[in-house]
Amino acid sequence: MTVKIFDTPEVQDFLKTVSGFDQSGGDERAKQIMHRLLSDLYKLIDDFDVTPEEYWSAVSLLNALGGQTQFGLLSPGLGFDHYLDMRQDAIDAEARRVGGTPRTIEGPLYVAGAPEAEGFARMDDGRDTDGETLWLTGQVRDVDGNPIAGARVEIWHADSKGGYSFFDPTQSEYNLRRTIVTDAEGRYTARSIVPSGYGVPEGSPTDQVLKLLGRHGERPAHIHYFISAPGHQHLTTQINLAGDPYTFDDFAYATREELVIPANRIEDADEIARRELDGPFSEVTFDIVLTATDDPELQHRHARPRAKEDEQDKASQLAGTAKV
Ligand code: MBD
Ligand code: FE
Repeated sequence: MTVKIFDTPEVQDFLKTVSGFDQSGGDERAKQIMHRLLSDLYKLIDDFDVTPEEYWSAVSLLNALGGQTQFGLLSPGLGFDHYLDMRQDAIDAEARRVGGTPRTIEGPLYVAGAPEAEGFARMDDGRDTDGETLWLTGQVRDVDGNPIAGARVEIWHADSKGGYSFFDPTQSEYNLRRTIVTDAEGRYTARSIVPSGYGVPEGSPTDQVLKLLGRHGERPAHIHYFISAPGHQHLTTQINLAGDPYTFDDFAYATREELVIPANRIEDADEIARRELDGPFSEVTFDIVLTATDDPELQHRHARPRAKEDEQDKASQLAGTAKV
């Protein structure tokens, strides 16, 4: 087929009309962005001779994604979350906010309001007996190496089956989710369990898209962090446990070399006794360096719909999350 109509005045005028260019109301930036988006899609339909069957199957897939609030899950799979990080890295480099621990994506499975503790928290409820004990510790410092006392270290991760509390209703409330405030030496310590990797639900709309691309939906075992302290830039990051088959094959593209951390297996009886455990455990040390900033906006996480983030706005809470 050789039909090409995109460049005709009729189509070009139609795009302006559809984008509200002849209307006085609405939002100017929204109009500009919609015009570009629609133009790119109209052109794609023309260039690839997209058939009505293909178009309507795409509409159906989008409806399925929305119905299961999975745009927040497909988004990292299509690299948007990592792309936003790459842009933020470039913005930080230009502003010379450098030398800190690298950021990496938040993901769709954060839940606001986890219990807070000073210095130490136990994160697991003791019910996941398949999960080996994890001793997770580190120091928060500034770029000159000074410890930051009173920093807020928020940690969340999956259980031994790769499931996250709240999204997995079989887990107890806030299981594997805590905020730990660093002690006088800037240290935080958590007792938890070693997480497993996460896999996109089999047969879900997100899985269907990935399969079309010949890709998998697996993430390596990882642990999410938000770290903040007055006078410093808020950091969203994760560590990936070394040695997982997906450490360097993450469907969400969150792996960064500096964030791959080995878990040390400790079998020494004295060490086990010192931590009041009854068997071998894994220890992970993750120190965090925050860059300085006076800009109050940069000291907090950016706005995004998050589960339980804003009790006033329940309807949109889950918009950035995923039913999994
Ligand atoms: C996760 O646990 C996650 O961190 C991301 C980015 C996507 C899906 C599940
Ligand atoms: Fe995750």
